Amino acid sequence: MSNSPSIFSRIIAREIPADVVFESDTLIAIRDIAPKAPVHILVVPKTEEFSTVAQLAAGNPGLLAELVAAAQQIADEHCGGQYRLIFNTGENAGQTVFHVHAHVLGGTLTEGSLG
Ligand code: DGP
Repeated sequence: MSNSPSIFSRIIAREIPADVVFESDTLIAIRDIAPKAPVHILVVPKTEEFSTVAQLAAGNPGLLAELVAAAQQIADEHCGGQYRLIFNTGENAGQTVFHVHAHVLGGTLTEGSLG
């Protein structure tokens, strides 16, 4: 884990602007800066102690369940409840931010839209 705050922690602290679509005591959801689908929203735990979904599941399964429920609620509001929920794990899988986050992808998806 890095010692400096992640990009998402800086967004949570309002040091960097973002289009926030949902926020609770434990989670924030923002529109992805480089959308890969008509609806592309990131759901991010406010804690940055977990880098990957497996670490989150092992360390705080209740928070993972909250994240999934928030993703469903966001998808209900933004894309009729139909969506892909993606967690990239590792650089070779395209993970660039090592502060766990889920991608909610919705709208009409095309081949290759996952980037
Ligand atoms: P991943 O590749 O799974 O680590 O996803 C990181 C995502 O975060 C990527 O789709 C781009 C997005 N992202 C990176 N920096 C920013 C930012 O400053 N603002 C927003 N809204 N999204 C960002």
